[in-house]
Amino acid sequence: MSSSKLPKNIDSPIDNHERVYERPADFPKVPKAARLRNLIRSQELTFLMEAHNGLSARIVEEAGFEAIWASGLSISAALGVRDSNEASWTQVLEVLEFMSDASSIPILVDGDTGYGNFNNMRRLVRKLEQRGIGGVCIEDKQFPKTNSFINGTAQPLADIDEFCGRIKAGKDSQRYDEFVVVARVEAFIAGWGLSEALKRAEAYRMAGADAILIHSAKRHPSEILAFKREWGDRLPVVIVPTKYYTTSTDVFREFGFSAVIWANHMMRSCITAMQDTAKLIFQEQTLISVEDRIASIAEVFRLQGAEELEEAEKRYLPQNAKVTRAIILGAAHGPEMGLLTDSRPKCMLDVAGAPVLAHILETYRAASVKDITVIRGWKKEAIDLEGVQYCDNDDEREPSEAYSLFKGSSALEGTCIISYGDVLFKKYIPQELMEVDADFAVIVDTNWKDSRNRDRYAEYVTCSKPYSRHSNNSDIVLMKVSEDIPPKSIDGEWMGFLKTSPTGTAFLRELLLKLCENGPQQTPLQMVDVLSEIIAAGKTIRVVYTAGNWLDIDRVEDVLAGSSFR
Ligand code: SPV
Ligand code: MG
Repeated sequence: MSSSKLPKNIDSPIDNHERVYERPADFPKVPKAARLRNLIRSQELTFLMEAHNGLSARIVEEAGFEAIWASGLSISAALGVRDSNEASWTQVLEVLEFMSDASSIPILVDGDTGYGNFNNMRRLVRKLEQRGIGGVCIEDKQFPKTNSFINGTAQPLADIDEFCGRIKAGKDSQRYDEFVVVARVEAFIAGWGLSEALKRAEAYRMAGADAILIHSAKRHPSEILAFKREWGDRLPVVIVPTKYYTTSTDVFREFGFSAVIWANHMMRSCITAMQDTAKLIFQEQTLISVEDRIASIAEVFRLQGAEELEEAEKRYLPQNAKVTRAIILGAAHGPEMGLLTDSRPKCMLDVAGAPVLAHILETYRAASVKDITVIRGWKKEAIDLEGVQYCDNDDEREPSEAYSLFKGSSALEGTCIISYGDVLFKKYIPQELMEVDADFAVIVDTNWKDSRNRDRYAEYVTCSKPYSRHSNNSDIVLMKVSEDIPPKSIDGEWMGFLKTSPTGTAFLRELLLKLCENGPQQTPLQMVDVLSEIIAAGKTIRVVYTAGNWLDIDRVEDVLAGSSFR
């Protein structure tokens, strides 16, 4: 061991990412390099499967392989370039980082020639260790290399001493003992014989290599078997049977090889699959034939670990941002609108070219409230907007708001904002409500005198304190809500929004059950009655004061006013 290496008790950066990312409880604790070393040294034949990006690395692991071959040929092919060092080594390093993050089994990197001389090799080894790579294999050729199966005999081999320098430099610069350096002998590829191969392997062993990769481009395994017979067990021997693939794996076992690399089969299978798919879609100009032959989108999400992210969101995202759902009371007929609401509910009245409800949905969505339930009643079939859930109050009498909400109890879960289907508003209103940390909260308009001047129906409130420009108004609670409050006691107008926390929502569900389980009542219960019941039950309803910026569509003039409101 070189003195430049750190003592063992210092945390290895080899598995840096294993600490950075959330890992399953059964994630192996042994560093990847140590596992690779053990696999290569073990008496059992090990199989390394090629991968060329994060996705293929994950698939290789899921198939059951214990180690990955990060193939230079496959990575360059996937990048759309030749296996001739056209991709820079740092570009390859980027790919390796994704592969390492996406898998928990060790990776042996095809380091080509080490990307230069001994000095490049030193830096390569350090960078690989930092990315949690288990080991590197370098071949005794010169930079830039050419793939061994392209005119191999024309390829010059590296000078033995110079290549030994690369091995030594790599071994000396690794910070941890476990990192594996495999020396790849290309003598057979270059047309040299067994003695040259043995001479080189021995020199590389002496230089500190942990294993020898003996490569051959023959269709039969004669070269590698002859090598192994002579070499014995001086160091573990790794093979790549791409060309002599018909040889039984038992032969490799019998000869005592350490590891077999299936070097490019993930990349080649992708090519076939992609060619077929592209051809079919091009010819048929439809996806119909292809859909059932390819991985589902759900499978893509599974491989990406989407589920883990959902779990993490539950742990790390603020509650409010997680699931605020809106429940919109859209059952009202609105007979005061005359003919306009004969065949549709009030919430479907057209304002500026779209139904009131469409504007409301857009505003909620702009405030990131995406889970929306609309409670329908009058002419429910006229409500046909997409992307929302519907609950129905089928009671034929002019519906009670409380009863409508009761019919939407299935949507009363978690954090909710309940509001009316005939109130236009700006997105800051739900946004402000979402920020309030209280079981119940309402928005109150301090411009209440405007509505009195206009002589329209309004639900007034008395609060624990009037709005004050000089305080932050953060501790104000609702005392009373009614249309009959003497002007001197009015602090504002309730805008029809009630926000409930998960606890508040659960309470509200129970309350509605109590109030409505016997069906609609003689005197229909409205939302103001629900608020009064919450107060009567001793619960606190927080008040958020605002001024204007909403429109209650109560009269025909309001429909016109709605156009300018937007
Ligand atoms: C690779 O997979 O890139 C290899 C093996 O180096 S071979 O293509 O056979 O040279
Ligand atoms: Mg290669």
